[in-house]
Amino acid sequence: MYKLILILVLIGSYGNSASTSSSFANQILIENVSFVKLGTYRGFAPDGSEYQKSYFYPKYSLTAPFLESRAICKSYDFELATLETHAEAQAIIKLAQNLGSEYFYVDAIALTLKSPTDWYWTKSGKKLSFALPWGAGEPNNYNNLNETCLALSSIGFVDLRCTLSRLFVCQKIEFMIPNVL
Ligand SMILES: *[C@@H]1O[C@H](CO)[C@@H](O)[C@H](O)[C@H]1NC(C)=O
Ligand SMILES: CC(=O)N[C@H]1CO[C@H](CO)[C@@H](O)[C@@H]1O
Repeated sequence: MYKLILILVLIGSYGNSASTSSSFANQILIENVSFVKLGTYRGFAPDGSEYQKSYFYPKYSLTAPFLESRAICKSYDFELATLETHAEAQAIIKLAQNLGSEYFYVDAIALTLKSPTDWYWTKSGKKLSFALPWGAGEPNNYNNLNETCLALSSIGFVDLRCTLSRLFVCQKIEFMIPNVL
C-alpha cells in the first residue's frame, strides 16, 4: 500500500503534461505496462562477484520522465538499470543499437552539469566507478536545460533533462555469486 501511494505521488508530480492524461490515467497505465526483453548480460563486478541480469524496456513506445520510469520499474519488481562496469555499459549500448535512435533512461543522476564523472546511481547513492562510453560531445547540458539524468542510446550515453518523457530500461538481477576466494 505504501509503495502504491509513493508511485501515485510521483506520477502526480511528474506526470506527462504534454498529453491530456490525468494522474488517474497514468495510474492505469502503470498497471498495464508490458515489457520487451532487450537482452541478458553476464559478467564480473569490480569486487569479483559474478552476476547475470536481464534488461527490459516498455512495449508500445511507452515513455515516462525519469522518476516515473523508476517508479514503473519498481512496481513490476524490476529496478531502473544500473551498470557495474565499463564492459556492461558497452554491452548495453550494443543491445540498444538494434532499437534505432531512441533514448532510454538508466538509474544515474549528475551532481555537476556537463561532468562526465560526477554521476551517482540513485539506487545505492554510489558514484560511478568507471568511465561511461559517452556519445560524441556528451554530456553537453544541451541548451542549458539542466540535463542531470542519464540515458543510453545507440551512439552512447547522453545527459537528458529529467522531466522529458523517454523510454527506459529496467533490469532484473538473476544471480550474483560473491567472490569468496
Ligand atoms: C536550471 O537550474 C537552475 C538552478 O536551479 C535554475 O535557476 C534554472 O532556471 C534552471 N533552468 C531550466 C531551464 O530549468
Ligand atoms: C484502463 C485500461 O487500459 N485497463 C486495462 C488494463 O489491462 C487489463 C488487462 O488486460 C484490462 O482488462 C484493463 O481494461
